[in-house]
Amino acid sequence: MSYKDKIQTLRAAHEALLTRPNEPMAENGLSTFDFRLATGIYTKYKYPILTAEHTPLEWRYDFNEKDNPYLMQRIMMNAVLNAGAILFKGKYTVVARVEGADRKSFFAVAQSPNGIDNWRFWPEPVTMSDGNNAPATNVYDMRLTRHEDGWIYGIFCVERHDETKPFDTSAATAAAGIARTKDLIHWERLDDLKSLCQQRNVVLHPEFVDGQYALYTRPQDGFIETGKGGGIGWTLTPDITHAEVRNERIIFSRAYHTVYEVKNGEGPAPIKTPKGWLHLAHGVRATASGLRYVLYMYMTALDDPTRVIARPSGWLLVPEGYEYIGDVMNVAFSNGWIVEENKSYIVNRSIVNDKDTRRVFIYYASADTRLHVATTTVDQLLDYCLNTPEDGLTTSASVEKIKALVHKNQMSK
Ligand code: M1P
Repeated sequence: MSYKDKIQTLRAAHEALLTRPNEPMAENGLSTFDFRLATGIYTKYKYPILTAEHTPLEWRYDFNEKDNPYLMQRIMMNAVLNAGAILFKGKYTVVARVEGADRKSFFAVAQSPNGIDNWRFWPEPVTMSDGNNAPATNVYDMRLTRHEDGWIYGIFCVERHDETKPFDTSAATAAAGIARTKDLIHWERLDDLKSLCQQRNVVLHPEFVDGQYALYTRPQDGFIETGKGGGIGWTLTPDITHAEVRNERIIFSRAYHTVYEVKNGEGPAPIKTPKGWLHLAHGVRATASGLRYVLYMYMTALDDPTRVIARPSGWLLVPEGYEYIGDVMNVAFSNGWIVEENKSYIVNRSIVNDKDTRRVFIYYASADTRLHVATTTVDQLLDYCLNTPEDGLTTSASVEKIKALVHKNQMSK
């Protein structure tokens, strides 16, 4: 096969992958082999939406025959995972974490016409300057917030070597990097969030609260362990260009024998609904085979995003089937979701209908390896949050909940 033909074959295979239609798992009844019965809460899809294989060929191959006679990959990609998400100029858009074979993560924009398939990366990865901050070794997990101040903000984890431990090549620190943009191409890097402890999973609330920028935080004692950091925190800061954690307080605590016993962290920025703010988060527990990361939800009051009003028990979404397997086993993680606009539904920023049928696209990664979508509606998520019983924190409380449901079903026969 000639060099030209080899390139053509490669391009055709890549194009076939990018344009492959995605298929919903059965909504009622059995899903694809090895997946659970449908939950009724959301629909998962057969194929991941973005993988290392989806990255542009130009990022990986030198197409000059003289310089690359074997048509080898010169720069290999390892994974596409944890993505911030936003509806941008009518297109479903993610700012994904792409990880190269060299373990460095970077951000890259990809778009789809329908949020489910035909995802395509923009030609070049995002250039993220360090601004006035110390140079970062690694950046990842951007949360996107379209703020009412008119900017799109990206808050992400900035990892640096811990210089207090010069001989420990694994010692790292985590801080929250902040950047803003209008076009997802040019990013203005602001000062990192000033905090007395390390921070990861920091998210900007989309509205001002008491005239200030509001941040969900996740204080942690070390790079991995949250230690005394009790869960998802909250802080207000007057100036986002020099953001600082002051009077941080925990709004969603970790708790013994829950799915968020070891750690938790806010996912994407919350969705506003007439009944309150919908929050998606991840919870971590320890098992004999390592940490297990699952997604869970909670709701806070419309007039006070820090007051928890619904706390459905357990997980919403877990890795299933092949989703378990990858670089970091048993991980489901999300930092992006998109809620469709429904113009008839929201008039002058107030809600006019009873049912919120806006579709929600949950972008989640499995095993720190690939990115997926699950679709649902705001109404379904509200129903889930408001009607799933809370965790009673003991076996007997769980049994009583099941018995109450059994009796209810017997009564309605
Ligand atoms: O490996 C699982 C996840 O671990 C971290 O999340 P957390 O800070 O809650 O432990 C992050 O590094 C995340 O990127 C990763 O998916």
